Amino acid sequence: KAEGIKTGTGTGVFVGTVPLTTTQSGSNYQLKDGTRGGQYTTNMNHGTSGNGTLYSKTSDTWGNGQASNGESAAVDAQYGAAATWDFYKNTFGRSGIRNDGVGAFSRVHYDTGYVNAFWDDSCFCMTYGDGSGDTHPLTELDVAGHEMSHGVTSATANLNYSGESGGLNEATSDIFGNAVEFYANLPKDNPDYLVGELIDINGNGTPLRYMDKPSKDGRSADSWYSGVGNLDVHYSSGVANHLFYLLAEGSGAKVINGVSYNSPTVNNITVTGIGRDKALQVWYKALTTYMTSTTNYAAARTATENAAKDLYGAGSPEVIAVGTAWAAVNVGT
Ligand code: ASN
Ligand code: ZN
Repeated sequence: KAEGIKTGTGTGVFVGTVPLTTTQSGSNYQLKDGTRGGQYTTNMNHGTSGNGTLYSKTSDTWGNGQASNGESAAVDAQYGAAATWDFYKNTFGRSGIRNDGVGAFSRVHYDTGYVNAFWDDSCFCMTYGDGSGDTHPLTELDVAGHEMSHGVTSATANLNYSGESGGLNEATSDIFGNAVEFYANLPKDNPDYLVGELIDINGNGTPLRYMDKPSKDGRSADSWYSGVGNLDVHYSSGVANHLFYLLAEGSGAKVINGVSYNSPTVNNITVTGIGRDKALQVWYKALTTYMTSTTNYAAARTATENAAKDLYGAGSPEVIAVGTAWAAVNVGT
């Protein structure tokens, strides 16, 4: 039979049962998506070098939802790449991570007991570990979106991965990673402003990060102070994660999709949110038009205000909300 685009079915550890766009090659089906830049997923089989082996077999049904079935994490990864592709395409008109129509590939089962996932520009690929005891793969959708968004940042503002620009780089990945989760809106992965809430990376049911009040993780910054850039980039990101939450949803208590949030502000400033969709457009335009490798928090405020002006007009309620939200995380101009 000729090679062709097919629709298979996968059951991932976190995504549940989903359709997957696959490729038929002879009598085999491959985890390769001919409709989204050729994105595919490979098995590292616990190795740490090379590009792994493309998932390929004679049936087009993948995984069973258990991490012990190695295909399940591959389903999450392949679906995560597809959802991230669709999010960028349908939200911003961006065609792939570099906006060149080329898909990234994903590698699963990297190393043994590896508790991380990462993007690598040099292979233009995503990599996922299986977590502690090889039982909690790092393949949740918001993490997939987070990591691939590092590729988008790298192809655009290219924010240096240290100091305040590093915090902005990390926050950009948390913002868009969670946006992918909202975009997919899967019944088994309730969209929220928490990062990695299903992975149980801490072993006590807590997420990796909280956007409404970043300090809930015990380390992240809720607001700017001189020296915030000395924190690890995954904690200095708190300032911008918090800014984004406030801009989208507003300050104070709120329940979204059954999850309770309570977002504090500096000086008890009241922020009225402009909604997720507009907040995303502001952040994306700022990232792709105004931010550079050395943008710090003060410059990020200017960048997002300029982006909001372009999108909604000078003096618009959206521009005013951007300024108020930054003031609420102690970032002036
Ligand atoms: N998972 C980590 C992250 O994307 C990997 C890293 O340290 N860059 O932030
Ligand atoms: Zn990151």
